[in-house]
Amino acid sequence: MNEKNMIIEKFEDLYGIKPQVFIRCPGRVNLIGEHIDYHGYGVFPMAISASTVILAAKNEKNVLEFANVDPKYSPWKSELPCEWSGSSSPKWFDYILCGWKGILDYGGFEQFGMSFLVTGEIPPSSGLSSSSSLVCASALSTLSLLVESPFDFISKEDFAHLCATSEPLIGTLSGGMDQAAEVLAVEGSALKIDFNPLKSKNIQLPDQSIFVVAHSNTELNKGATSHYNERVIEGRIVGEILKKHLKIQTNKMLEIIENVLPTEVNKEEAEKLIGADKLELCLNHNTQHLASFKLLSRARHVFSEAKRVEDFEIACESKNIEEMGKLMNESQKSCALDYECSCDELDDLCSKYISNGAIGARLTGAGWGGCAVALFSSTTSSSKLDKLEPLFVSKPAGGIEFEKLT
Ligand code: ADP
Ligand code: NG1
Ligand code: MG
Repeated sequence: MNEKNMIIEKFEDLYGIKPQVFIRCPGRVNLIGEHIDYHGYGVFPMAISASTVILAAKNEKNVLEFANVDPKYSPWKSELPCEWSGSSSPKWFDYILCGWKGILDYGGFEQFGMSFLVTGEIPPSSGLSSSSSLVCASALSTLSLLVESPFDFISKEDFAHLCATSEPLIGTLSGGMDQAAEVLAVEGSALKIDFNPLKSKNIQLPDQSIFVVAHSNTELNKGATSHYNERVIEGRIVGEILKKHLKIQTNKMLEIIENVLPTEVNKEEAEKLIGADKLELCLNHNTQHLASFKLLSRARHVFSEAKRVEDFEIACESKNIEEMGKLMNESQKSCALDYECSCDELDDLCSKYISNGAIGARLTGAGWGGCAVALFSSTTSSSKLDKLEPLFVSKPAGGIEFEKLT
């Protein structure tokens, strides 16, 4: 029996009804452009073949019920109406509720009984965006139970945006890279994604390149700690200070910030700089406690990384893999030193790949653990790559897909 039939059988055993839809949503690896999507700067990810699958059906029991093939995620159930409106210490089912609520609110739909069975092969908390994969899969599962043709009802861009604005209900002040990559990807191409408005451009990776993803053997659940949100807040304070310099090009910004931004400020200094009311607005539930903010180094990362994404796109289009690798290495250095979102294990993993022939290597996703992505020349032998024990060699996968089963 193939994998799909096995999970269909599991669904029927569990709920005593037939699943109506089968949804698959990929994860993504970000090649470059880290921690800049939430400031509106372009990023360069690709979807990966590892994915999250949801089987879903309407039920007559008037309940929401979610189960997972992996026993470490306990089943969850709620009578309707379900009053859920977010979570500040997310459990696995909260990511599903983000997608569910996003769709109901968008379409003005009434709640209805639904049964979901989830299975996934994206290593969680590892920077390959298992969280958004689950959110997007849940949103499409809900929508496919409501309308005949989901992507006639809502464009893929609007759907990706809807998922991006729903995931923060679990408490991360995230940007829209992951949902866009996982929804808009086209098999065979990486994506250059721009925001406000959301736009994605399919980009062929040079034939001479191989991208390899490896795990650092550490993890961080971004919704469970304040690491991620702290960086977002520091960036928002920078944004308030820089407002008067708006419309200046990224490379000019790099000069300006050295003159106008303090290295670090305490709470009172931040209040003086941007106003107590603005600071209050910037902070959220898990950043209220912060006593100081690093500004200059965080801004230097954001503006230099935004420039590297532009340069990476040009290098990629001119098939200059040496330049692509150089930019990835600069990105890793900036993430480690200026943004402080790497960790010893990721630094060591990148160094190991570089000393074994990678042209470039960097953390991918939010960091503080999880995965790195390394660029090799296609002349590298597979036995050499195998010795480095990567998780997988990454080929650009397609985006989210659904199939009606009944
Ligand atoms: P990342 O998005 O980098 O993988 P996050 O910390 O943002 O990491 O999200 C990881 C969380 O997403 C997990 O702790 C879990 O709650 C949820 N999750 C991801 N994939 C699954 C899955 N297949 N089944 C259940 N929960 C999942
Ligand atoms: P991961 O590490 O996969 O959860 C997060 C954010 C992205 C982006 C990257 C850093 C979410 C949903 N995803 O990804 O928006 O900011 O970190 O570049 O929070
Ligand atoms: Mg995530």
